[in-house]
Amino acid sequence: MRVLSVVLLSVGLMLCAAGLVLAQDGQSQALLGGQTTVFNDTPNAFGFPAPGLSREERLLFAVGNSFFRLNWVTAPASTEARDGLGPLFNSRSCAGCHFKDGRGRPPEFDGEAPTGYLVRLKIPERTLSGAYLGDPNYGGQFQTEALERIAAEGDLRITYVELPGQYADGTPYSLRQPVVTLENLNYGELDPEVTLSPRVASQMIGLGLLEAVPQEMLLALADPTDADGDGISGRPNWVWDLYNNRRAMGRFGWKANQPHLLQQVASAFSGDMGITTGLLPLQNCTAVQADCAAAVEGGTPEISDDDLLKVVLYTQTLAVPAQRNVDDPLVQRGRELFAEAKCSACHVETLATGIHPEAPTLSHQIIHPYTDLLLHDMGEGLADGSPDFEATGSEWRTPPLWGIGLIETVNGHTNFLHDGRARNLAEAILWHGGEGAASAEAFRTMSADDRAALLALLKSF
Ligand code: HEC
Ligand code: HEC
Ligand SMILES: [Ca+2]
Ligand SMILES: [Ca+2]
Ligand SMILES: [Ca+2]
Repeated sequence: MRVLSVVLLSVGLMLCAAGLVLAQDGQSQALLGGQTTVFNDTPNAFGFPAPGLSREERLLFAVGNSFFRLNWVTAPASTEARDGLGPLFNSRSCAGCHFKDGRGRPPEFDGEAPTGYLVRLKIPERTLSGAYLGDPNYGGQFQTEALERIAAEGDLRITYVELPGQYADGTPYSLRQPVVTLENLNYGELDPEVTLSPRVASQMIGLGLLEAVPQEMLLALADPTDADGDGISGRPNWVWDLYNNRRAMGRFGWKANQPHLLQQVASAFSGDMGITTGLLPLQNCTAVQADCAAAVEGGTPEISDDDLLKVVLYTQTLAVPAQRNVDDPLVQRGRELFAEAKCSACHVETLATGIHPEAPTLSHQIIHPYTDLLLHDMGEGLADGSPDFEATGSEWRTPPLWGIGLIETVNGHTNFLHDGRARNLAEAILWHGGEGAASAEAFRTMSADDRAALLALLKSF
């Protein structure tokens, strides 16, 4: 077996590109992150560095980790490396939303402060780079927190409409459709054409591996005109790469609107915490937010390039935990159903990484992320009506399923999908519409035993 996996590693790239993934035994399948997989299923499962990092990289990882976890403070402060919070922000730290490097969820009751949940704002007007403009008064993101003596943008309110349904065997279920409104607006009216895109914070594992999958391998999975007639298309999002100043394929975020982790992390510092970076040097204030613009800054930029890169390395190298219960017959039956119900058409089991220049240990790995990183039209039910570069209001990036079975252990909830509306994995599947409708219907019409098997597979990821 060892010899086979060596062969697989060396020719894996070619095999995967040709779609000829060899049947592997359970052990190598369980290595969701290839040789960089960790074996841990505790509440800390998402917090480990990828095995194989050099001593120096582990040190950078540790510093990146502390910047990710610690609260930023108002400028000026004696803790100069961590001042410059806000003036407008959603959270004081990355970990405030990505708690234990995991998943956020929507507020559960009126007045609960959001943790790992935010709303993006767009108006139907584009810049030359293809980005949609944010609201003229509130910008591209709605910040519900602010420094003392500065008004936050307002409050979020979420209510739900229950949509009852039934499995083919008569078992009832109910899906909750969120209705999001922005209230107590402190900076005037919202643009009449503004669209809201609520999103939860995703788990942080395996992101460097996804960054290192060669673009050609992903483009080979796209079928924009559904030439093969299976009802599933899939296309890349083309976004603007601010660092290299060019169009690039998007990979990160629920609509694949960020091309690489450097830009994703810099955008998080800017939009989520009000921290400027070399890449995004302006404070996140709109023209009507004079107090915001006048506030004391925490340096230019507020996080140095050096420290920013440590946080980027941290997000690149958080390891993927191994799959569990691979040999359980229920899980094995679930795997057959995952293929039969065409889940695997979008949640692609096997990809391979090319070279990752910043974290070489991530290079040349056979990985099982269960994503194609492409956009799919998921129908009206999931649509937010808010376009993002090439993504329409009903298109979403296939999210990776690795780690999905550990979110309950790590984060203490089972909220799934882009806005956390699904209260468990079954609801997440039942919401699939558009290109995913046939899969949802296959699940709805399964026997109770088969549904349990498919869910057991998901819980093993
Ligand atoms: C206010 C909550 C919040 C804070 C604070 C926050 N994030 Fe996020 N994060 C999110 C949300 C929501 C998404 C999904 C974004 C999207 O789809 O546009 C996300 C996505 C990401 C992703 C991409 C994950 C993927 O699978 O594509 C990375 C990487 C990330 N955040 C890193 C960070 C870092 C680093 C920080 C601190 C500098 C941070 N985040 C702070 C909410 C937050
Ligand atoms: C047409 C492509 C497609 C097919 C087919 C598909 N999915 Fe998905 N899946 C997606 C997309 C896109 C999302 C994200 C939708 C959203 O958040 O609004 C998603 C979300 C999910 C989620 C929630 C993930 C998370 O991180 O919250 C689960 C679980 C899931 N799918 C399982 C399945 C299963 C099981 C099947 C087969 C029965 C399936 N999917 C078929 C594209 C697909
Ligand atoms: Ca600031
Ligand atoms: Ca704003
Ligand atoms: Ca197709």
